[in-house]
Amino acid sequence: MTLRIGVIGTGAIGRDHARRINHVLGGAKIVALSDVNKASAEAVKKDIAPDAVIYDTGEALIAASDVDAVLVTSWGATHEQYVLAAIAAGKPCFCEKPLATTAEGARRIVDAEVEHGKRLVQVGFMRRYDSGYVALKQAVDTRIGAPIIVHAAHRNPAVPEQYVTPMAIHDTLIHEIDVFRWLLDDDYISARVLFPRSAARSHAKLKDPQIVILETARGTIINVEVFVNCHYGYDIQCEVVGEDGIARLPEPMAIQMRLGAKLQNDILTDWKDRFIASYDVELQDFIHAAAKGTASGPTSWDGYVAAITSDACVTAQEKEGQAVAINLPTRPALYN
Ligand code: NAI
Ligand code: NAD
Ligand code: ISE
Repeated sequence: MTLRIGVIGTGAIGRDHARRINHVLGGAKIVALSDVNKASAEAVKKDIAPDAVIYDTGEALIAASDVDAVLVTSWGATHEQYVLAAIAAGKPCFCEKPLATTAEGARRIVDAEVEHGKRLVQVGFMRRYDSGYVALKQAVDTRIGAPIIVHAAHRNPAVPEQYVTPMAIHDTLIHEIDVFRWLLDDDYISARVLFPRSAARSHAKLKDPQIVILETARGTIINVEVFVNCHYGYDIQCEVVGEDGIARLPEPMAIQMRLGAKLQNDILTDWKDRFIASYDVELQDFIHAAAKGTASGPTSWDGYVAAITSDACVTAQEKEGQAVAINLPTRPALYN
């Protein structure tokens, strides 16, 4: 069976996911596209999915009888309405992070899926599929003893003027928020944020870099530097200090060169390249599960917990230096 997929939001990542579905992965085909900017959907049809039908709205795409499953890759603030519509239609849905821009919105999705009685939603937390993080998790689970401290960094070379201080949490740190829950098999109890002086390359509405400190229920302390104007590259770092040893996330493969009297490796500059293989694996997983009418991978519950945690981190930005408590509701049985 070929799974017939519709994509809502054909910008940077919607286009890239459409490309991997039609040209890289097996078992699925893009049959429908929708974007508020119709020219963007038309360009993806022309370049990647010539047989796709373009719909005026995401709702019309979800309702189309030949669409079996939906990818939501529009701007974060629009995700909730499309995911709820997909659940109401009983169609599997892959939603890019964030699942919703508020915890209340993510809760509405959890409640709708629980009422439906079966998983339909996968959230685009692709790091869980990254071979480096998978190897790191194995070391944390079996080699280095109980984890005590995590040192991490999420660095982007530059961001546009529209990127403001809370986006360092909602848009960027959200990947660490999800992946460390999974890596440590633990939940957060508090968040703190510290601001060093802002880098000269930042702008008036963005405090950059920031340091976020998360504490888990088992007492692990995680410190993450988020630096989105670091200039030199796209760089994701993570080191876990355990009772018996230390495990570090591997660097992406790069040719080592002896050149110009220097020993050197190139550093990537684009998130699309850094996690290219993980996006492939996460979407192949989505295709397999959706062909059976369900979903696997990161759940709506994971998206909801990430939203609660990111709201607490934004409050912690506003109360610089103070710990903000994170309280999670009881997890519904569907997600156990
Ligand atoms: P983008 O701005 O390049 O693309 C978004 C597209 O959605 C645009 O073409 C826009 O016209 C369209 N759009 C917006 N509202 C819409 C609506 N209501 N209906 C239909 N189309 C709509 O943004 P980008 O970078 O592709 O990000 C999209 C989503 O993907 C975001 O949620 C972002 O957080 C997520 N993302 C995830 C990444 C990851 O590593 N997992 C990396 C980059 C983005
Ligand atoms: P983008 O701005 O390049 O693309 C967004 C597209 O969505 C645009 O084409 C826009 O016109 C369209 N759009 C917006 N609202 C829409 C709506 N209501 N209906 C239909 N189309 C709509 O953004 P992007 O960088 O592709 O990011 C999109 C999403 O992907 C965001 O949620 C972002 O957080 C996420 N993202 C995830 C990763 C990741 O590593 N997982 C990386 C980048 C982006
Ligand atoms: C972007 O939306 C992503 O998800 C990238 O992975 C992240 O590094 C970047 O900061 C976000 O803006």
